[in-house]
Order: sequence, then structure tokens, then C-alpha cells
Amino acid sequence: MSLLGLGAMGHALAAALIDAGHPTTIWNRTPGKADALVARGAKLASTVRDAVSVSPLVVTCLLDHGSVQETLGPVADVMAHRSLVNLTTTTPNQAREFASWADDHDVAYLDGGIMAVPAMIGGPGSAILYSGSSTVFGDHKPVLDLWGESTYFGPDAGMASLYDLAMLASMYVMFGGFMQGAAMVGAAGVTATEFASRTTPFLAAMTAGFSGFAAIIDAKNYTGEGQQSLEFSDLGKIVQTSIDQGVSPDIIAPVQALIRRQIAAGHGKEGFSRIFEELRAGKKGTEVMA
Ligand code: FVH
Repeated sequence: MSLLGLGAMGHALAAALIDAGHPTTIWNRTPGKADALVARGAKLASTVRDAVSVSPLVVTCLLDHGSVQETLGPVADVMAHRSLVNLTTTTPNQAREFASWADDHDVAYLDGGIMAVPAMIGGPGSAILYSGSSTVFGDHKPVLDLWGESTYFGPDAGMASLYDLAMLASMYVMFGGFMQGAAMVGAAGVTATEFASRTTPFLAAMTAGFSGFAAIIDAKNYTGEGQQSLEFSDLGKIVQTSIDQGVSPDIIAPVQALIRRQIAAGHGKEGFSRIFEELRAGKKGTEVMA
């Protein structure tokens, strides 16, 4: 395999290949980052063209969409009849754009979304989502599995990225919620460390609720038994307490705004999952505060 890009993630990917004894050629725009990997057994290519020309499988793990375009565009001729796995984070439409570029140049294209940080690569919990060419995925799955659990999401090259970014959306909003809470108690002198020790087990237990929300959303049964109504809790007390503590409610207020728009639309007796419909409809409303 030839791996282009030796940033934090590319370095970890290359190290896992070398540790498994997989023949690996590496290239990086800035020289010097390859030294440790070469000492461990990787072959260093001095140009992208050299790197690509020695392997049927080329993997890119670069900064962004533009850097992959800049790197592979000039060597499109030598990419022909090879397989490309792009592990660079892109939007779904950018992934589809690469798939189209690859198709035009007789390259078999598989897009990947890495659900791990560099230290996790090759270890427990590391997962990589793939979509695009099923042939590339099937032919190379044993080597892809060296990095983590490999899952294929179908021929649409944008699907892996869509899952990746949707999962990251869930993560960042949860992290943002932690910051909101830490700021609220922080205004009363509680350290973020103390707050984390209370909140970590609580949130871990609460994530068990995802499957219940999912069943409600999939069945569109927002009035079913056991659901706390939007009217019962529109998050007013949380928003008000943030403000009373001198803390911006900027993380929690948009959730309240979604709830209030659904109440205004006549769904106040329905459960919290109902805000999914507000999001899916792509509606934007005027912010409603406490
Ligand atoms: N690191 C992480 O935790 C995340 C986990 C989830 C997936 N991401 C994505 O992986 C891609 C690479 O991330 P990275 O952490 O390796 O990023 P850096 O350490 O900043 O390295 C960037 C590499 O890209 C090269 N590069 C940048 N611009 C260009 C360009 N115009 N032409 C060629 N190469 C370019 C850079 O080269 P250099 O600066 O050393 O010369 C690095 O090799 C990324 O999409 C994450 O979103 C990682």
C-alpha cells in the first residue's frame, strides 16, 4: 500500500501497517515526518508520482478536500487502474466529487470516515466507516481491518462521510452541553473537574435512551406512553438558571427554541423526540429565550 500524508493520523495508520508487517510506501509533503516510520521498515517515496506508481492501493489521509485534489490531480494519469481509499475528512458531496473524478480517471474509489483519534488506531474502539466501491472494500478488507473495525455503507461514496459527520454532530452537541453545565456550576465556584465526575456517569446512563428515542422517531409515535410532554418541560428552568448564574444560555437555548416552535405548532402534548421533526423540516425560527 502507498499512504499519502503523515500528519498525526497518517502516522498512526502507517505505524499500524508496519507493525503488522504490511509492505508500506509513504509520502508526505513536508520532508522529515517519515524518518521514524522509515526506521521501522516503511519505504519513503520522494514524490507523489513515485509513491502512487509502486502500489495498486493508494490511501490518502490529508488535511482536507483541497489538499487531496492538489496532491492527486497532477498524477491522475498514474492513478488509472489503481484503487484509492480516501480517509481525509470531507463532506458527503466532496466525497461524491472524488468518486466522480475517480470514475473519470479509471480509479476505483472508496471513501472512509475515521471514528477514532490517532492513539486508538489498531486498538479497541477504533472504527472506520466506508462507502463507494464494494470491490475495493472487499478486496482490501483484511488490511483495512488493521486500523479498526471496518464497516461498509454501500456504493454511494458520500454515505461514510454522512455517518461520520452525523456522529460528530451528536458528539459535539453533547460536549457543548457539558460546557453549558460546567459554566452554570462554575459560576458557583464548582470546578469543571468536580462537575465532570458527576456528569460522566449520568450522561453514560442517559445514552441508553437513544434507542427509545429512535424507536419513537421511526414509528412517528410522539404521543406514546411514558413520554414527557414538551409542555411539561420546555427547558425554561435551565435557560433561566443559566442567565441567573450570569452564564450565556447559547448552547441550551436553541434546543428550547425547537421545543417552543413545536408547542406553537400544536404539538405540546407530544414527547421530546418531536423536535426531530422540526430539524428534519429544516425550519428556522426566531430564538425564544426564557
Ligand atoms: N487527528 C484526528 O484525531 C482526526 C480523527 C478523525 C479523522 N481526522 C481526519 O484525518 C485527516 C488527517 O488528520 P491529521 O490529524 O493527520 O491532520 P494533520 O496532523 O494536520 O496532518 C495533515 C496532513 O495533511 C498534509 N497536507 C496539508 N495540506 C496539504 C497540501 N496542500 N498538500 C499535500 N499535503 C497536505 C500535511 O502535510 P505537511 O503539513 O506535513 O506537509 C499532513 O501530512 C483530516 O482530514 C482529519 O479531519 C483526524
